[in-house]
Amino acid sequence: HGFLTLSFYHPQQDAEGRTYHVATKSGQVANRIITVGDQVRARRIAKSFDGGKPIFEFCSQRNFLTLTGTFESVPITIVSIGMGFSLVDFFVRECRAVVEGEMIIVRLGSCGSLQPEYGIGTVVVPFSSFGILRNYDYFHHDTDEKDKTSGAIEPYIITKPLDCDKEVHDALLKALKDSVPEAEASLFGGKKAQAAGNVVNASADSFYSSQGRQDPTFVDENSNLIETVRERRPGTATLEMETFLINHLAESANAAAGSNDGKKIRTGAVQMIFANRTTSDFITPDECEKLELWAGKSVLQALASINIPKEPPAVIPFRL
Ligand code: R1P
Ligand code: URA
Repeated sequence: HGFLTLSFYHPQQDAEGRTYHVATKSGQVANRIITVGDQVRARRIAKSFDGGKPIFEFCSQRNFLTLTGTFESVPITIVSIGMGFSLVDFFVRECRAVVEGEMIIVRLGSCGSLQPEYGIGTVVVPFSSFGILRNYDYFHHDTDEKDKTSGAIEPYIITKPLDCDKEVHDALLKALKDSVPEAEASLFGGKKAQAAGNVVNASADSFYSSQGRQDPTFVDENSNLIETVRERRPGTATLEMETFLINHLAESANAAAGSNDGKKIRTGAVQMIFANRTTSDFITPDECEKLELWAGKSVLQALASINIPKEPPAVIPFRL
């Protein structure tokens, strides 16, 4: 691909400035970004762009889909990245490398709910997120059984929480509450959808083991995990797989930026409940579409309402 090999201090970029995996370059990605897990959701949200479609789109060989358009004339990019921490790392670092000025990144994802009052049909806005990470050494064949039984080593690491940006949180919650869809007999048991804010989220590094799902095919030592999470982080409402790492990388970028606001990243998240972990209910395809269209447009609305101080002029039209 003709990639430069000497940029050891910066994500790999080709001679034209395209990053190695997301494969976008300066002028193609806006300062305000919505990141989602799948391409169907990305395209649904893009229907709410001005003109009903993106101005720029590109799907990389690694399946990162970038759609850039405007909402109420404000440039916004939607990036579908897939799932999990490692894809978040590629996405945040490579987008940061091609955007000038402060960035706002909002994750719009699905999640499981640990709180009976948040069932399918609820969309939550977390204010903080912590990580639940599988502790590989605990499972290593050399690890002493005594250390396991004494608790000296634990099967899962529960990190400290990291907050989202308050202004972003509040704008997301307001936009959702202002546009709750009407109840329909065929959706959510005939009940109206609802939005809730100030929620605590946990991002796990597996959909399975570190979200407490039981699977006898593997030794996961997770039968008490949800109970432990509830004890150590009371009020935890949702489980998904990316928000914590986005907050962590934002904190890390902001620490590196020091007083240079143009390198800062602010974060937010909107999480649609697809799995009710109390009742084992799961969302239907029609319910999913309803939530994605509502939540997607609300995130666009919220992002367009937030001012970015000293925002560089938009590079429009976005072109390859
Ligand atoms: C797992 O099914 C995936 O769904 C959630 C989790 O965070 C994980 O990525 O988010 P998305 O629906 O955005 O992918
Ligand atoms: N996404 C997750 O990560 N977990 C769930 O239970 C549902 C969606």
